Amino acid sequence: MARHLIFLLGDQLTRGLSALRGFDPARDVVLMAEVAEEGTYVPHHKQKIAFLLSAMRHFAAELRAEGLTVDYIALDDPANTQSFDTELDRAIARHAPERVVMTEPGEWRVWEKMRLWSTRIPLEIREDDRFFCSRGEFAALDRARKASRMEFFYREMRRRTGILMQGGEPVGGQWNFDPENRKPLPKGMRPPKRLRFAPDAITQDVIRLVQSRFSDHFGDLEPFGWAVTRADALRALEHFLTDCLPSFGDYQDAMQRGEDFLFHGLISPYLNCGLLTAHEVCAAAEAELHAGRAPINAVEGFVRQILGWREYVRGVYWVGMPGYAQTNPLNAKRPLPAFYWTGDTPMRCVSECVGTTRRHAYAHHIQRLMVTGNYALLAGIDPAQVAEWYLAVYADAFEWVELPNVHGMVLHADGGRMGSKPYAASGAYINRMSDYCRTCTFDPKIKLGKGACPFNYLYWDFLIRNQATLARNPRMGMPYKTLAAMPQSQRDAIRAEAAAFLGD
Ligand code: FAD
Ligand code: DLZ
Ligand code: SF4
Repeated sequence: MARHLIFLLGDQLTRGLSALRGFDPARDVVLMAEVAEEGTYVPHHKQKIAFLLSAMRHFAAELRAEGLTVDYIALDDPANTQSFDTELDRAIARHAPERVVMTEPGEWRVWEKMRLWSTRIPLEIREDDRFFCSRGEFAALDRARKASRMEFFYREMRRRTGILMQGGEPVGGQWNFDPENRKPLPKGMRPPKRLRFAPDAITQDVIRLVQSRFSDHFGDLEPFGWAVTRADALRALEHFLTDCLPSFGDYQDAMQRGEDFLFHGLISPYLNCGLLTAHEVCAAAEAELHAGRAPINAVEGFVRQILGWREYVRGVYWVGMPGYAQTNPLNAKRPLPAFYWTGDTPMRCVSECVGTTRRHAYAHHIQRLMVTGNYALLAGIDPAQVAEWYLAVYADAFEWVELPNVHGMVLHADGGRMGSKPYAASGAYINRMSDYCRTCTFDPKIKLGKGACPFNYLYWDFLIRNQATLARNPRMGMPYKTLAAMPQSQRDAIRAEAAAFLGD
């Protein structure tokens, strides 16, 4: 008979996790379960499943090496019932614990399961204090209207944590260095070769397992180069800090064919499954600034993503769920095009971003936002289908972080909670920030007719279609002024060309 059964989920691979505190090796047992249900509730990218299962196995091995008892259920264990509900039941029958201890989960879906479990077993749910801002603190800030916009929230977090602060003022004299962070990659500049990790025997086993069980899922399984242990994730962080952080700010928004990673961190899968913590990553970046090894625009830009955006989207998710996922004010209902899975489209930018996603279960922020996201917004694709795609295809995707980015930031389907205006853009933006257009069959400078970039007429079609909702938005004044000056014949031509392209 055990005292505590500590049920650890696949995104809770942190030694300091609240559920592991006070662990008594003589009386407590850790439960970890690989279950098909978690791999298939959306069809996750094969590399994402392999990454998580391998990281779980390595974490379990480290706990055991420390002397903790870990009851680990492998996916191919013949007795595995393949769901959290039934695996927890079986483990309770094996260990007869006085209570089950867990850290709050990342996703509403699992939170609902846990609330059900707590009606039939003694279940202690501890706060997930790997975040700077707890769910309760965010809700309080929201009530006090200090979280209505990310920028207010971020400044409040800087003040509360003292990160990048000096004498109550922001280091460098500004809160935000964004205007310096919008450079395309200069011709001939080669980003550093990225540190990837060769699969060890455990990862190779998992790769074989994923190949046999999830072969119909999207994405390349190999080459597999993600870190699956904390030690390697720390190496990946160190490599980013030394080789990439100094240029991170300048080229944060750039996109380049053949350069899948540029100067980005490649750390979101590690942060989100717990191999790295947000606190240590922000502290390490700040130390680079103080040591004079990275400039303020890079360090502030990077810290804002984690202390600002990452914390903000989590807060928005938990304050808004479950209703947050249901809204659709722009009435978008087109099905997700097949090319999101195949990359088979003459739009070079889209095929490049889907290709990166297929190869690595990764694409950087601007690819997700301004290419695949922008297309989904302009074409009016059903928000639920878009959200499911993003949740499936990225190794870092868990609903708490994916949904506000997709439903809110990209699709404006939350009515403006995440962003005061939609990030709609024509081909000119993609052309400025990337080299994709150079090898595209379309021309970003042609607005309509033969060779016109679809993003150009889809952009205006989007504004015309949603005029009743968006024209009221003061931040949309400029484009709607331009639209008002457009002859009706041009509007009609835009609508007709968009309809023909979208197959209406
Ligand atoms: P870097 O560019 O190096 O940034 C550093 C870190 O900042 C990231 O690791 C991440 O932890 C954090 N970060 C940056 N932007 C955001 C953001 N908008 N929201 C939350 N954290 C952020 N990020 C996820 O972790 N999971 C997702 O499922 C996810 N889905 C997204 C969907 C869309 C449509 C968009 C536009 C963005 C999404 N993001 C998501 C945010 C961002 O694209 C990724 O965090 C980033 O690309 C991860 O790569 P990186 O580690 O190289 O990031
Ligand atoms: C994403 C994922 C996958 C693919 N598989 C598992 C698994 O087999 N076992 C597990 O504990 N967790 C897995 N996860 C992560 C969970 O989906 C995640 O922990 C919950 O959704 C809570 O955020
Ligand atoms: Fe994309 Fe248009 Fe440029 Fe082609 S021309 S790559 S479709 S933005």
